[in-house]
Amino acid sequence: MSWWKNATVYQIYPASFKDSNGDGIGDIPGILAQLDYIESLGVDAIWLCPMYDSPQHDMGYDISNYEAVYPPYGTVKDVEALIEACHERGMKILLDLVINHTSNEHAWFKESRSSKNNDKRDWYIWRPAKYDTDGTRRPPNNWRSCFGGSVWEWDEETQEYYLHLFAPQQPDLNWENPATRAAIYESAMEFWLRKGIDGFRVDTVNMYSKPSDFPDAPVTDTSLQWQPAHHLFCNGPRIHEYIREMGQVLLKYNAMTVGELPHCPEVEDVLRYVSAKEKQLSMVFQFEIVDMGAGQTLRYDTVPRNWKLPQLRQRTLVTQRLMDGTTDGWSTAFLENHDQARSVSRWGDDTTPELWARSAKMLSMFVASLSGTLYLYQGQEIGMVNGPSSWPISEYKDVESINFYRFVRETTNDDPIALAKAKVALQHLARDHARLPMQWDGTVNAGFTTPEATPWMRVHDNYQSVNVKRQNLDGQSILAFWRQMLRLRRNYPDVFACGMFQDTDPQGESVFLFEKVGESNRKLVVTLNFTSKTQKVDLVNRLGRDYKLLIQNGDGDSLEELQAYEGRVYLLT
Ligand code: ISL
Ligand code: CA
Repeated sequence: MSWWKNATVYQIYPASFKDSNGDGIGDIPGILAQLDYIESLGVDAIWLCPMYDSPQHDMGYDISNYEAVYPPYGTVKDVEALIEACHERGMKILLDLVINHTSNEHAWFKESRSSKNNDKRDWYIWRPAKYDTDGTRRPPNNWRSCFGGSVWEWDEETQEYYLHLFAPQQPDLNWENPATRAAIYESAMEFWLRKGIDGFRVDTVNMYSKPSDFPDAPVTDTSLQWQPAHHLFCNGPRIHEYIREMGQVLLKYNAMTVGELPHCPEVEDVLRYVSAKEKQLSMVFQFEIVDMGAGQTLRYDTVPRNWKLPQLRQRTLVTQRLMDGTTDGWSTAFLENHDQARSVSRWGDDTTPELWARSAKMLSMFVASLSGTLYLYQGQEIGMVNGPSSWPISEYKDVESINFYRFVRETTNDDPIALAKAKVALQHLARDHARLPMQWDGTVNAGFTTPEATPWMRVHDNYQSVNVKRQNLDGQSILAFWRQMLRLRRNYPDVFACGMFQDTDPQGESVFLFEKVGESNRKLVVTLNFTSKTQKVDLVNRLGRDYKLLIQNGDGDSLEELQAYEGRVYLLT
């Protein structure tokens, strides 16, 4: 069986993990220094967010050179040392593969924009302007960029627009050109595969193929100048041809891939990417769960805790259906990554220390009991929470947050009520929360960097109570709980990573009760109270006689009720 099937992958955000030289920015030597800690969690692999050279308009998702490392993070040699150190420990290492776009400072784009006759003109997506009868210049269509504004940027020099689905500093590569694809495979992929990495997390994997006529998106919101067009640029006409071709390159190295698959809710469509016989991707991240509560058109146009348990059940089922024994696909389980707010602040309760600890452990039982490959994001294992609501808006550094807040200012004329609502939404869902420095100990700057340094993002106010050092000493901590959970996952792969998921009580509004069926009808019964109140359950009938309690986040022993955020995992034989 492939190594990644029963694996847990630990995701690292280089800027915020550990600073080794006191410049306030995390780095590769910092990661190396913490590898023992990472190994001690019981994970099998690490995934490193982009560490490539970049002007950092989108935290390294704007790459100016695939074959170099962003100097504050270190050097190619440092990454080689990290690869070796992971392998010495029997751990695998995945890098982030960002190939929908490059930075506008990449040499390819500099050439491309230099003239209409340049060899690389066609490596990016250039289109002429449209003109109104009065001569007003307009972009080729009305698509809205993922970070706001038009997807088209005007180039004065050559008098054409280029496409950028994300920031203007992230021009989209033209995958229709075979020479571009060959260069991507060589520079972004094989350069690192030859150094021995074990695979890639593939950024925005379903966006490479665009409809060549670039039709306007239907106007869904008349108040918006630019319209959401995901259904047009995701899962485009040639996407599977490209990914299958890319899959051939990966096959040479036996590399695994996890593709990021937003805007693809139908199981049948997901299967086209991950079905084993298609040889496209090993697995994908679906957005069903993490998109919960986000605004439909504008992600941050929403109010906190805008979700209900039946919705979580239903969306969990969608991701677990890939593992129901009828398909040859593989799934993933995750609640956090560098683009998401902290899970305990979203689905748990961070208002009191007791509920915080209990609900973080409950969420650990939830996600670590699901089938597929498990992903754990740095800080999740100690229950890190969203940045405080008392922080000013200036603490938000992410391009998506900044653009959204500016958009609200501009479109409402600084209306204080609209601005207050925007700030509440950002405090609940912004990508920034995942990017706060890792909390290692209770000293100034939380041990992330030296006490004298200024960390690139502000350290959370709660670092003295929430940190690795403190939880390492406490057998009842969230950290200890995660280690126990990952051990169980290793010991019973048939029911945890590979089991068949069954939602046995789909109507439940407060308690999520599901089963996982493994070998010889061995079964897990997972029961989780998602509320801050005591809830009735009927475990007597569910458990029968031969059961064993594998783990719980409290000391309750009633088979008739669960305390606030109480959860238990039983094994039935
Ligand atoms: O469509 C979206 C927003 O409208 C998102 O779901 C988007 O697809 C997703 O956020 C893509 O994320 C990845 O690519 C981005 C980068 O900023 C993120 O950090 C990365 O995870 C651009 O490279
Ligand atoms: Ca540093």
